[in-house]
Amino acid sequence: KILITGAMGQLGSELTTVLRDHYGANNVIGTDIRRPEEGSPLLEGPYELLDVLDGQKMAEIVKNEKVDTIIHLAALLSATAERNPKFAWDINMGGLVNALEVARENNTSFFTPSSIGAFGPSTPKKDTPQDTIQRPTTIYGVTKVSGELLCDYYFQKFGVDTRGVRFPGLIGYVTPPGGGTTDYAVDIYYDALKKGSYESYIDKGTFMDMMYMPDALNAIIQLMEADPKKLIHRNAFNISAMSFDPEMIAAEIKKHIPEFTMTYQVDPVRQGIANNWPDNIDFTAAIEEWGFKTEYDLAAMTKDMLEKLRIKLNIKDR
Ligand code: VAH
Repeated sequence: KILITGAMGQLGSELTTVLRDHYGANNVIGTDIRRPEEGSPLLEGPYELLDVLDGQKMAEIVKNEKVDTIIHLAALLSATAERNPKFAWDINMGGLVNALEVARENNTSFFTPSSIGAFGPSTPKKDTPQDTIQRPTTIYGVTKVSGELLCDYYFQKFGVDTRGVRFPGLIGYVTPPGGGTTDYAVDIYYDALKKGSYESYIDKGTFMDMMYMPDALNAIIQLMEADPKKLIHRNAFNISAMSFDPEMIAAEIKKHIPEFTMTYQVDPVRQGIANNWPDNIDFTAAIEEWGFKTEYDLAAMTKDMLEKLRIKLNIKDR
C-alpha cells in the first residue's frame, strides 16, 4: 500500500488518482492537513487527515494500513516559503524527517521530490550537471538541498530505499499550482482562455525548465519501479521536458488564440528567485539509470492544456 502526503496539492492530487488507477484504489491512501470537499476524486479511495508534523499519527497509519511505500509531497513551494521562512523550514524539514523516520521504522520505500530550486546563482545555468555546486539563496532551496542530503543519509546509514527527482516547473489543468515561482506557466493558459490576455510576473528572457503533469506522474512511477541496482544517484535526479521563457509560451498560445496578448508586470520577489535558477538542466543520468523519457513538448502541452481547460472552464468562444 502507498501513503501520499500533500495529496491535495498540485502534484499530489493528480498522483493520487493516477496511482489508484495503476495499483488499485484501495492501495493508495491520500492524506493532507485538510479534508477535500465532497465529490473530490481524492475521496474515491482511502483518505486520512494528516499533519506531517504529527509523526505519531503518520506512524499509526503506516502500521495499521501496512504501508510499504511513502510518497512525501507535503511542503511549501518557493514563493510561499520566501514569505514564511521559519514556517517553511518547520514544515519542509520537520515533515521530511518525520516521514523518513516512519519509513526507517517500518522499512518502507520512499519518494520525495527535490527541485530545480535546489540550485543557486553559483550553479552553472546552462546544461546544469547532475552533480554540481548547490548554494541556493531561497529558504525553499535550502530545504531542498537539505532534503536531498537527508534522503541520501537515510539510505547510506539505515538502508531506507529513498528515491527522488529534481522537478522543473509542473504544468497541469486539474489542480491549480500552490505558491510556486513557475506558476505563471499555468496561469497564462487560464487567462488566455478567460481574458484573451495575460500579465506575466516573470520577465521575458527568463528561461526555466518545465514539464507537463502527465510526464511528471510517469517519471515518479518509472523511478519507483526501477531496478535499485542501476540507481547510482538514487535521490534528486535532474529531470526536465523543455525550457522556455514567457515569450515562447505566449507565441505557442497565439497559434491557437491569435488575438492573445501578453504584457509584463514583473514581481521582484519571484523574478529574483527565477534569476537564481538554471536556464536548463542536464538529465542524462535519469535517462541512463532508469530510462526517463517524456511525451510532451511545448507545442503538444499547449494543445492539450487549452483543449482540457476549454472543457473545464466551459469556454467555447476562444
Ligand atoms: C516552485 N513549482 O515554483 C515549484 C517548483 C521548480 C519549481 O519547485 O517553487
